[in-house]
Amino acid sequence: MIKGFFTKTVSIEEINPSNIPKHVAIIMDGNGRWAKNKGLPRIAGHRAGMEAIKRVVKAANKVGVKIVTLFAFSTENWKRPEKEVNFLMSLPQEFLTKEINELNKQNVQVKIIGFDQNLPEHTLKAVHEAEKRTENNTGLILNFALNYGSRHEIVQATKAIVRDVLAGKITEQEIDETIFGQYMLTKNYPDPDLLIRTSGELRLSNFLLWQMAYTELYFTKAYWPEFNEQHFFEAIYEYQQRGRRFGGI
Ligand code: V07
Repeated sequence: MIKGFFTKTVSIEEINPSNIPKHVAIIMDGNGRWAKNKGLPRIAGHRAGMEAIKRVVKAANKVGVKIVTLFAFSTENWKRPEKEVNFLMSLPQEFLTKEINELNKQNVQVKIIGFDQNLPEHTLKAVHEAEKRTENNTGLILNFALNYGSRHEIVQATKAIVRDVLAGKITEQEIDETIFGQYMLTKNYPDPDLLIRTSGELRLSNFLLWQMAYTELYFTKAYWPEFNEQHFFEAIYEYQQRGRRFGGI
């Protein structure tokens, strides 16, 4: 057992149905490494990563998680080779074409957070269509962070607040954590209760920094394309073993 990493086989019966995290955020790391280990191109890893998303949607529905936010593409990912970036930008369309019927069957609402700038037109079109075609569903919110960076989000919120103060819409005195949160891309969602990061890296990598002030962090060595229902249940079980105090005692 490696310190900091939790290893136990968890069956669904061991999960306490009255303490399910409402919102689970996930950093889907290790697609490239998984592919390399198998002698496959990186893009094969990304494609296999889409299968893991489908497993997580099913597992989240089974235990009653309400929101899953996935870090699909960061504002830093533009530094990757152009060919890989282009491939990643085609994945929303591929996911939509292949999965829309199943998502509707499972009552899943697809949502996007991120910045439209730099995203190709065909990608924007695909994500807006995914949102549109699932907007009448009432079940799990599957929230993709696409061209998302937390510091950029905070700067953007600050600028919008300054504009509203200068326009006389709010006063400086009114600004508090609740108001600030309303200028964030996550204004419609509660903060994540649990963060899962795969592939053994122990960082937040500019993901939901404001929102994760009190989030429980869970790290697994599994590569994202390997991530399955069992891993998801383990993360929830581990979450339930922790005592959350939000700074109190
Ligand atoms: C991406 C597949 C999963 C592994 C991690 C990175 C690669 C699904 C989407 C997606 C996004 C928006 C949407 C529907 C689907 C996606 C990107 C990368 C950029 F409305 N998977 N996936 N987008 N990967």
